[in-house]
Amino acid sequence: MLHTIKSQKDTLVYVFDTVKETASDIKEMKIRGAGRIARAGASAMRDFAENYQCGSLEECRKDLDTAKDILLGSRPTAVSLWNGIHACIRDVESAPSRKEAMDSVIRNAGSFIEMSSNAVELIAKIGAKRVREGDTILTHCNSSAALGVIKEAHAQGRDIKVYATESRPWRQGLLTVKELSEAGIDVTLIIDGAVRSVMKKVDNVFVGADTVASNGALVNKIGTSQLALAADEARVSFNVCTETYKFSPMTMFGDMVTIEERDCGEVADEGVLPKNVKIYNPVFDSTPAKYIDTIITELGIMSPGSVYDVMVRQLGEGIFRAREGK
Ligand code: RUB
Repeated sequence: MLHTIKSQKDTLVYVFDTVKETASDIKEMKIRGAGRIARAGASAMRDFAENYQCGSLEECRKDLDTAKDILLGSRPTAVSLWNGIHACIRDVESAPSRKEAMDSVIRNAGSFIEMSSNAVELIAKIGAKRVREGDTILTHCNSSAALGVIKEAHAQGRDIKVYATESRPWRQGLLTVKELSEAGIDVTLIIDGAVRSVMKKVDNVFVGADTVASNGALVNKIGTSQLALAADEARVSFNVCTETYKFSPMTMFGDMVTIEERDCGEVADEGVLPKNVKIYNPVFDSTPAKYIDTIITELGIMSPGSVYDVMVRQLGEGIFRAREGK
């Protein structure tokens, strides 16, 4: 749906509605998962650029900035969204005309979406080599990167079993068990509290990432750190499956990752609890690097200690922009 507004001279048609709809779908978790929200954000920026019909270069830069802020305001934790959107607009500042600015957004968004989808496939191929015949795997929440690894190992003929956590309160584990069972994999749903209890039967943990900090710490769905601690105690390998655009450049310069807190109603319906009971609903947590055995990326398998170097190499001169949070 087009949103039409008047400028000083002409009637200008700005397409903010797609951007707002995408932001709202991300906020309400109709689109969820760090990779998917990044691709949805890039796709909304591309739609915006394709439909932006008039205005000066200066106006177009301002409107792109507004579109960026609307999308980034949807969910705060996954740096994938920030990196995806900044990849789209990185050439806008140097573009000599409105057309070239918008063309660069369209081009960069397309490249980001393609790179992002290819990365998930590469991670699956690389990570599957870490799955042995007869392995029992534990996964948490619903990560396309982690599930890609598990499904690829199965597709390559390895006989595996999977435990998948329910992942309260949104119960993304139900999506996971559906996806794995449809792929023909032997999968068992467990409640989150059963993680330590099943860990003694597990050979390998595979989880996804919303953000990886420069010190190698992982930010992922709440409860991930419990899996890591239980895996450490049981000497089970703990593996993070992540595209490198989930590495956070801002953490190199001291920024902390914002942990999203969501509505209390997601935990208990209104009126169920006594009035004086409070609810705290953080939806991500941080797992220190020391609990992580491998980080499986599209560039290969690395240790948490390599994250900083990879970020420096990938950012190149953009490192100074990252320092300014741009
Ligand atoms: C999803 C979640 C996933 C990561 C990685 O949380 O924590 O593990 O986002 O997913 P939510 P992917 O459901 O709150 O978005 O590998 O698909 O990018």
